[in-house]
Amino acid sequence: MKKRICITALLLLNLYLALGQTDYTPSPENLENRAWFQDAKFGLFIHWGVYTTLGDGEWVMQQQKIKTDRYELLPDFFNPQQFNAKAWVKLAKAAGMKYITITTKHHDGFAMYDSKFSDYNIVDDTPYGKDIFRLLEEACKKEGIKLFAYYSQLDWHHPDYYPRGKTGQDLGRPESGNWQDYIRYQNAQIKELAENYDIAGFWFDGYWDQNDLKKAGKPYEDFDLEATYKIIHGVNSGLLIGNNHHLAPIAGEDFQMFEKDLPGKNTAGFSEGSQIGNLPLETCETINHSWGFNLQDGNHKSFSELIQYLIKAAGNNANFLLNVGPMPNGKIQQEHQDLLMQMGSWLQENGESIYDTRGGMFQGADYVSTEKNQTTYLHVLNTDLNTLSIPFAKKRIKTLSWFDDGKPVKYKIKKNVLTIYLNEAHRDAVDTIIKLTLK
Ligand code: JFZ
Repeated sequence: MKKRICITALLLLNLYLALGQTDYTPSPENLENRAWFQDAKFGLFIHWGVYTTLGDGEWVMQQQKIKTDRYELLPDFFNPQQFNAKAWVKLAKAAGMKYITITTKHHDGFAMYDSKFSDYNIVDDTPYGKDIFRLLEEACKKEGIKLFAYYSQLDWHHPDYYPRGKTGQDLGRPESGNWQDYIRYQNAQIKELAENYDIAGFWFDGYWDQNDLKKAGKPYEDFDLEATYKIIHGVNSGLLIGNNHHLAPIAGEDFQMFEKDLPGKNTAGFSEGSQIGNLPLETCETINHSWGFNLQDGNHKSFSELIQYLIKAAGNNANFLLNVGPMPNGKIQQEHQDLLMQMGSWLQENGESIYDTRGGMFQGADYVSTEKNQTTYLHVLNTDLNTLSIPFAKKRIKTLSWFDDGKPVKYKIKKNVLTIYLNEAHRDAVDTIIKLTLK
C-alpha cells in the first residue's frame, strides 16, 4: 500500500513538473492578461536588426562566419530613414493583429533599444540614433496594440557568453568567458526592458544553444530561467513570459510557443520535447522563408496558406504570430503589406469565428473548429468537398447554419457520423464556415 502511494506521488510529481507548475503562482493580473492573450489570436512578429543591411537573414553573422570586429561595422550602416512606427502599428492593426513581438536583441547581441548596459545598441551605435522600441511602444499605446519583447539569451557578441554551442564559433571571439557575468548582463538588460518600457511580456529564444551542448554530453552552463522569470514578475507580475526552448513549460512561464508548428505537432523538428502543457499557446511562422530580411527570398506564402494557418492555429487553441522582416530602410516589403491587408479584410468579415474563441471539438484533415458562447464555428478548409463527414457521438444539434447568410445547412446524422452537404453556392476557396449549436 505504502509503495503504491509512493508511486502515485511520484507520478503526480512528474505530471506537476511536466506541466511547469513548481513554485510559481501567476497573479490575478497575469491570469487576466493570459485570457486577453488567448482572445487576441493574431500577432505580428518582427525580426529587425543591423543584419538587415546585408539582406541575408538574421543568422548572417553565423552563416557567413563574419568576425566580430567586422560585424561591428554594421551598426554604422544602419540608418532606417523611412522607418515609421505608426505605419507599422497601423499595418498590424489593419491586418487584424492585436499585438506585436519584436526583436529587442537577436543572437548577434545588438540591442534595438536604448540599453544602459551596453553601447552596442541602436541609440549609441548607429547614425539613426533613435530608440525604435520606444517609438513602437508609443505608437502601440495610441493604437491599442500590445507590445512584446523578443530577447535572445544566446549572444554571439558578448565575450562572456561561453561555452558556445553549435553556433558562434569561428567569429573571432575569446575561448573563455565568465558565464555568471554574462547572466548578470542578460538579466540587467531584461530588467531594464521590463522597467523602462510599457510591454505586455517577453518572448525568449536561444536557450536551446546550451541545451544542445548538454544533449551532446559537453560542458554547458545553466541560464537559471526561473531566476530571470522572478526578476521579470518582480517588476510586474502581469507580464507574460514565453520561451522558445522547445521543452515542456518551465515554472514562471505564462504561455507556450511552438516554432513553425501547430501545438503538439513536430513537422519542423523544433518541438521534440514540447508536450502541450496547460498554458495559453502560440505558434509562429514566417511570411516567406526568412525571419530577418532576405533580399533573395521570394517564397512568399499565399493568402490562402496564411489565413488557413491562422484558422488552424485557432482550432488548435493557439495564437498565430506571423513574422515579417522589415528592410534596412525601415519599410516592410510591399508583398508582405499586401498579404497582411488581405488577411485583415478576411478578418473584418469572419473575425467573429476567430477572436475570443477557444479550440473547438472537431478537428480533422479537412477541417477545424473554434468555439465561444456555446457556438461552434466549423471551418471547412477543403473547397473540393461536396460533403463532409465527421465523427459525432451522442450529441443533438439545435442549429446548423451557414456563417455567411445564417440560412440552415442540410445534414444527416447516422451511426455517430455527421454528414454535412456543402452546397456549392456557400463554398469558399479558403474557408467555408458553418455555425453550430447543440441542444
Ligand atoms: C530561432 C532563431 O534562431 C531564429 O533566428 C528566429 O528568431 C526564430 C524565431 O527562432 O530559430 C530557431 C530556434 C531553434 C532551432 C532552430 C531555429 N532549433 O533548435 O533547431
